[in-house]
Amino acid sequence: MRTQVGIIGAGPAGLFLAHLLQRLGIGCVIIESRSRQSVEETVRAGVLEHWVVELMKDLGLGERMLREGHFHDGITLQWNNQRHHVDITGLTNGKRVVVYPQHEVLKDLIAGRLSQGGEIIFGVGGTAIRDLDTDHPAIDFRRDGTGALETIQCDYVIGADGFHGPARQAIPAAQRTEYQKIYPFGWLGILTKAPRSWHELIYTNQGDGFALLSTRSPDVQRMYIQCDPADDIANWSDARIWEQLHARLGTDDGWSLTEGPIFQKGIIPLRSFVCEPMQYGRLFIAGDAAHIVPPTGAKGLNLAVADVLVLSRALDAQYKHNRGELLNEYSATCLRRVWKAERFSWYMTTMLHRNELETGFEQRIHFADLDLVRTSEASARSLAENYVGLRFD
Ligand code: RFL
Ligand code: PHB
Repeated sequence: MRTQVGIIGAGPAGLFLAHLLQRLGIGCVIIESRSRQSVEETVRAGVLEHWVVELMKDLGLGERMLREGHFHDGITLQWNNQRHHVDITGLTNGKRVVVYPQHEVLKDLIAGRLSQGGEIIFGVGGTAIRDLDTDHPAIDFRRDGTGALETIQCDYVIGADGFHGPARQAIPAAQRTEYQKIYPFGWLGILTKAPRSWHELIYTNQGDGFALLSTRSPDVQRMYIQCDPADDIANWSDARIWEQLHARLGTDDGWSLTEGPIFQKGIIPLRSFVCEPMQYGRLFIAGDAAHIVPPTGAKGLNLAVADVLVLSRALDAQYKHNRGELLNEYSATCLRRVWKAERFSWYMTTMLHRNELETGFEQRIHFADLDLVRTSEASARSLAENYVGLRFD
C-alpha cells in the first residue's frame, strides 16, 4: 500500500490530522489497533477549547457538537465552602469552551472520514515502523491482528498512537529526552444518571481534597474525586463516593448535589510527561505519544489537535511549495505550546489537590493562589486565557 502520510492511531490526533490533510489534498491512511466500537465508547476528555470548536465547524464536523454540546462561559472554583465564578468569556474577549465528550468528537470524525471515502483500518496488530532515517519509511501491520503482514509505504510516518503506543520508542533513546512528574494522587471518575446540579464546571479543593463536577448531557453527569492512584475501585462503594462528593462540593448556602445511579466508575493515575524532540527522521509524534498532562487543566485532547494543526501546515508547505522549514521546526513550534500547557495543568493540579507529601506551608500557598484568582483580575485573566486556549505563536 502506498500513501503520502501514514498515521498510526485513530484518536483525536490521528483523526483530526486526517481531516486536515484531506482538506489540503494530501493522501493518508490511518491504522488503529482497537475496534471502531472501542474507540467510539472509551470515556475520556470533556472540554474543547474555543479554537477547537471553530476548527470542528470549519471542517464541516460541528453540526452535532453545536446541537448537543454545552457551551460554558465560565468555571467555578471552590474552597472553604465558598464558590467563586471565573468569567472566562468576559476575561477573554468573548471566548467560550464547550463540554462535548471526546468519544462523541471521535464518532463525528470517524463518520466524516468514512463518508469522504477515507481509509481507517481498525483492529490491526503487530504495528512496526522502519526506515525512518531514509526517504521511504514504512509501517508494517497485520489486519485483524493476525492476518498477513501488510506494509504502508509513505513519505512520512505520524505517531499519533497515544502514550503507550510504539512510535515514541522508535526514536533512538540517545536522541530523546523525557521529562516526567508522577503525582501521588489519581482521579476516581464516575458517570451517574442524574440531572445537572450546577450550571457550569466546579473545580474544588475542600475536605480531603479535589473534586470536579462536570456534565455529559441533561441527564448524565460526570464527576471526579482525587484518590490514592493505587487504590482498588472495589474499595469505593457508591455510598462512599457520594459521601466524598458531598463533603468536597458542599457549601454553606443550602445548595445540594443531586445523586443518581452510578453506571460507570474507574481510577486513573495523574502524570505530566514530555518527550523532546517530537521528531526523528521521517517520524513525527503528536498528542499523547509525545506528552501527557494531568486532566485538571482539560488540555490533553486540545494539545493533540494543536500538534496536528502545526503538522498539517508544515506538510502543506512541503508538498505544495517544496519548503521543509516548517517540518524542521515542527518539534520546536509544538513544544512552545506544550510546555505552557504543562505549566498550566501542573498549576491547576497542585493548586486544587491535597498532597500529603507537601508541607503545611506549600498547602497554604495553594489556597493563596486560589484567593488570588478571586481578588486579582490579572490572575483570573491568566487562568481564563489558558483554560480557553492560548493563541498560536
Ligand atoms: P489517544 O486518544 O490515546 O489515541 C491513540 C490511539 O492510538 C491507538 N494505538 C495504536 N494504533 C495502531 N497500532 C498501535 N501499535 C497502536 N498503539 C496505540 C490507540 O488504540 C488509540 O486509539 O491519543 P491522542 O490522539 O494523542 O489524544 C489524546 C487524548 O485522548 C487525551 O490527551 C485526552 O483524553 C486527555 N484528557 C482530556 N483532554 C482534554 O483536552 N480535555 C479534557 O477535559 C480531558 N479530560 C482526559 C480527560 C483524559 C482522561 N483520561 C482517561 C486519561 C479526562 C480523563 C479522565
Ligand atoms: C470531563 O468532563 O471529563 C472533564 C472536564 C474538565 C476537566 C477534565 C475532565 O478538567
